[in-house]
Amino acid sequence: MVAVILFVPLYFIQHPVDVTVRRGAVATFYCFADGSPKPKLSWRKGDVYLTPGQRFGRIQVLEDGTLEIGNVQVQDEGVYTCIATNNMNHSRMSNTSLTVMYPPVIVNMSTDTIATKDTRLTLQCEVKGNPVPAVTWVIKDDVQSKYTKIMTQDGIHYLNIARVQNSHEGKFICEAKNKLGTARKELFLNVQGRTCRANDEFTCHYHGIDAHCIPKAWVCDMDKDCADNIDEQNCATDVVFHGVRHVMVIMIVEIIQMNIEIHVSC
Ligand SMILES: [Ca+2]
Repeated sequence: MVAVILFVPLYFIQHPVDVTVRRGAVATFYCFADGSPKPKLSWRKGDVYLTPGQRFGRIQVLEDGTLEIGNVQVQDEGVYTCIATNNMNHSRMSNTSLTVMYPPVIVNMSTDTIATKDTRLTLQCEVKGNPVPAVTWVIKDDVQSKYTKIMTQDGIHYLNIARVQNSHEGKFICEAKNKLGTARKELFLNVQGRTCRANDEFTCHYHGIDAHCIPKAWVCDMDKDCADNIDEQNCATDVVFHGVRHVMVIMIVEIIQMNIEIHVSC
């Protein structure tokens, strides 16, 4: 009797297809192969190699060779490779990729800024998100003049002000939107070299000569808002003084109460 071993080169019944999911969802990749001898499936991403029944964190390969990624995160994006191997050391591979959709995130932005009048200024806002967010700078109407220009390069959105004017002082908000959400972040621009309004502003000194303006409410608020810190310089003693005086008042009240009690008990 002669045994006939039928050899069928391994082949993919189903190649995995690219998957796009929202962050937090489950991504599933199907991959099936056949041949004789029967192939076994495994998956690889970078240095991680998983066979059916194995798990690596949120990534697992089911017994039938299906790859499942739970609670998908942005760092899961990339290429995943389905590998079919038989016991004759033949193998075939099929690549697929995972794309993760997520709302905008402002990853980097200029901080509160002091700019000198009539100088050039560039503010920047770096945004990530998928789909690619639309980014705008929300600024005061009178700032949207010929002196301002918005441009984008390598995912960073720049607001260029050719000549800083008094009217530029105020909040600048970077706003990024895609269909999954909106991100906003703001900064405050102080224009140095203008005369502060006496009724609601405090004058800071900068390098000893120039000045910029801050709201009076920022004086003695425990935050350094002036470059030379004069907005917080004469506050500490007041606080201590008031604190000491407060303690003294309590002590006097307690002594009076004790005297009354002694007098009553006598
Ligand atoms: Ca302050």
